[in-house]
Amino acid sequence: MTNVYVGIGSNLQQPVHQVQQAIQALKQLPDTRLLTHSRLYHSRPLGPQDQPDFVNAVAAIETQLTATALLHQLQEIEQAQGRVRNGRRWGPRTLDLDILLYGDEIINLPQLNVPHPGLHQRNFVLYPLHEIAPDLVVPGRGALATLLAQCSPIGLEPVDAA
Ligand code: ROI
Repeated sequence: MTNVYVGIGSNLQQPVHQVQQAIQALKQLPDTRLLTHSRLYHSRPLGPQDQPDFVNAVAAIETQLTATALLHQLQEIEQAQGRVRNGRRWGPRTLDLDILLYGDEIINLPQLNVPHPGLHQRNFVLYPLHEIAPDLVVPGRGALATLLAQCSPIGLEPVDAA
């Protein structure tokens, strides 16, 4: 069994619903258990600004799947929720599921890099991750709490903030 953190993002087709549906889909994965998930956050887009705000969250799962088998399962969830690859780099998307951390492994394959290359500087990953795993150490990057302290929360708001 390996503990894995999955980043979830959407900025099209009712993003809150997309993220909630993705969390439900993670519960259905073979040989996998959903442990917990963060709150949902609205976040300003990283990349081109002429696209809607994102909704982001992070889920913790425990799985017997290999990293590549899990990647394929996540891609199937993306497809099932109508993801269309529109070709635009850093453009809008219906659903994005990223393997952020796979145990304490460092994985560099053509189709998969873990820890996720942007993880250590993206507030929409670090804050929800810290919410569910405050003591985490990111392989090759150090303590999550230290990364968080160096990352501005500007543009990030919990979905239900009054
Ligand atoms: N920006 C935010 N705020 N959240 C994301 O999940 C996200 N995902 C992306 C790009 C387009 C880089 N920007 C993002 O893939």
